[in-house]
Amino acid sequence: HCGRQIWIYDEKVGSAAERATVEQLRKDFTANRHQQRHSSDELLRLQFSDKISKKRWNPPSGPVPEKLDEKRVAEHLKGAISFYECLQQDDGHWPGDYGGPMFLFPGLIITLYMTGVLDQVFTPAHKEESLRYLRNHQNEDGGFGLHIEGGSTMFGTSMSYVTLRIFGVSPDEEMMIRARTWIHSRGGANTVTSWGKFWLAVLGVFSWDGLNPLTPEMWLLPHSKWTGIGYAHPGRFWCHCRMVYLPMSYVYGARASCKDNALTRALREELYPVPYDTMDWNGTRNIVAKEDLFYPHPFIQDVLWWILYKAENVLMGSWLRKKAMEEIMKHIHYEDENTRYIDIGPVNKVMNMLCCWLEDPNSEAFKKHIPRVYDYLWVAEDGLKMQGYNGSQLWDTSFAVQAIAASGLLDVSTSCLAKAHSFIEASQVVEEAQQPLSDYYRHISKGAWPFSTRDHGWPISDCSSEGLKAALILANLPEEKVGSPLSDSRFFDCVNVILSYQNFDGGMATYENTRSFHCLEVLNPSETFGDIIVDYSYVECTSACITALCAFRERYPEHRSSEIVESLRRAEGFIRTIQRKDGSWYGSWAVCFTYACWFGVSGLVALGHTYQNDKAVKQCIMFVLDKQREDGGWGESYLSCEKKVYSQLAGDSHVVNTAWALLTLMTSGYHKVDPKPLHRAAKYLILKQSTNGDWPQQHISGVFNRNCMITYANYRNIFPIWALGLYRRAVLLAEDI
Ligand code: LAN
Repeated sequence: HCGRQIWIYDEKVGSAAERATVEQLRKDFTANRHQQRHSSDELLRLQFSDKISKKRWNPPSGPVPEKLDEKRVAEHLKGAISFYECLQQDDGHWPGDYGGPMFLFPGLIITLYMTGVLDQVFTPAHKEESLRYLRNHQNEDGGFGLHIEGGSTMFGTSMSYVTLRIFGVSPDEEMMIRARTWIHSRGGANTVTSWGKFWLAVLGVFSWDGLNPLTPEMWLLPHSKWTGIGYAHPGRFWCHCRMVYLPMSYVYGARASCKDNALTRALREELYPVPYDTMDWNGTRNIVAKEDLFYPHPFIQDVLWWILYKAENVLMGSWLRKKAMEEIMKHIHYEDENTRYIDIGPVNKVMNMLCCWLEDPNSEAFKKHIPRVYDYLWVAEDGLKMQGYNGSQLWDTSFAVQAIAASGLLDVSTSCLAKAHSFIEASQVVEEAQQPLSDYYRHISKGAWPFSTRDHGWPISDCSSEGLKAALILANLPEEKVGSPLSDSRFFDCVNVILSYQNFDGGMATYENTRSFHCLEVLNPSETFGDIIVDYSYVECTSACITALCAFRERYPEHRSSEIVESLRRAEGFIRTIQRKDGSWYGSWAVCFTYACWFGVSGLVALGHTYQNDKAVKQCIMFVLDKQREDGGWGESYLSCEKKVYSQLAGDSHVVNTAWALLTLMTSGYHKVDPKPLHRAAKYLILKQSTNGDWPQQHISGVFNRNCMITYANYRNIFPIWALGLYRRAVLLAEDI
């Protein structure tokens, strides 16, 4: 269970003073919740307060000088690194809040409620913290967003509303009246997006006839490319999309709903403006509140869903349906077993659990799902939330190693890099998933690194690359300090995986290759998310693979060298073709242009291009420089992701964006041309540092599917350390980096 993160409630732990601190943190969050909508992971920090106070760092006295010198920066870095080291777990990883989305928790609660295990899985303490979370994240207008920083949506609001009701909150409470008013003034919960309709139908407060069909028979389509239709087989979808629609279509095929009871009857009245029995279900299929509509249906979907809707009359109860349902269950069990019941993500986790229960409420499979629910829960001062994954362990640890190593201040930390090293070793995926992989549409995994833990085990292109880079850096450091390097074969296996990720366009996608065409996006039925049907090549993934291959080649110049040269050439081509006219790159997995520019530039620089000798790099640097703000920092709003236009944050700059921008400038060599913007940025980071060495948690940094934001709690430590570390060496000490 290396890297496993779970919160256990133990009323005996902690002194009275610590309890009082916890209560104060909670109060402060609640009092301030409409201004700072993001929690700061202070409860985690509190767990390490002994270590932190022992290390007690004395920030350099006096104001930050106009001209920073190397010593001063080193002092701040020492504070930052020794603080961050305190947060490391004994197994070597850095834990952290990976919440943000608001639509995940309700699915879990509906599933636990329906399967009758809510009281078994959730102690009263869990419930109390869940309620705290929901209350804290209600918006001022009474609704709830898709994620903690977003404006209210019907999806967020109706899902949170039913969750609160399952927890026993009375419909007459003020917060519920406000939420209901929000829902009713937008036409009622029947205008929720398709995934919301699905969960309401599961709860038994929405008719299955009000959903566009989730035809299970799609799993029986021919898969072969030669059939043409094979390109639309779910086996070619992006794994997250495939893995969510898999159990969804099972539940749909089974028309499984909670038994009628007092709560469901009450909800049927509370959620809709018209009496439940008079609802025009067929008419609700394509109605979506405007607040939710990120990706409206093209007309072709209306036609397709209409045909399949009619086909349900024939398919329901047919032999074909039975076959399809069996096929689906086979894939569900495979996924459960190969991820040790964690599953690829939070959505299919709970749906698979529900399917196992539907198949057999007393099954081993269902029982095995239960302990793994805790892997997804996180507690912070804003309450208990469901995370977007079972954590970001490997990802954060690989970045942390690169950041700390970049500072060159290896004597500040003691055993930290050695511990991180053993975590990285322990999390590499050393075995393939169960064979035959192709029957389950799985890519190879042996040698890859996952995003979270080995138990989870799904391979990812850029996680493999960041893991590899971290492992290579550690292999080049003194063994007595960081432990012994991974064996050659471990490195070779990883390179094998990275090379296998290259797509026909030269780029790399996330978990698998691009298996079908972008035009399939017309079938995206989610309404809330963009670009989910196929796994596309991304600048982040591609650049991470480039830099990893380049780092690998330095240590092993002979190994598959011609293949690597060819792969790098094609990957470079891809990065160049997707650069935007204004010189920037659009980021798909964090906010946003500042993030992607760092990747774009790093990829090109690894291949020998610089600010001085390459037009594309120069153009990107001009773009980045143009966005620097008065205070010396950069601050990008999550609206950049949604609108695909650079959007400035209101108020202060953001330390994470500032660090990315600073890294981009230094990587390109711009500091040799004009270091002034870098001095200002470094000063901003230093001014923002807290007196204990930490940095404040500002706006949310991560994103997926264009529209949903996700927290990366470790970024506020990792990236300022990395940026200041390189700044000290490259700019102040003029070292070659
Ligand atoms: C993640 C988290 C990690 C992330 C990076 C490695 C950072 C990225 O470079 C590639 C994509 C990846 C692996 C990624 C993809 C989408 C995920 C899995 C997530 C953002 C975490 C949660 C999200 C998942 C789709 C959430 C569930 C929601 C659905 C719409 C199914």
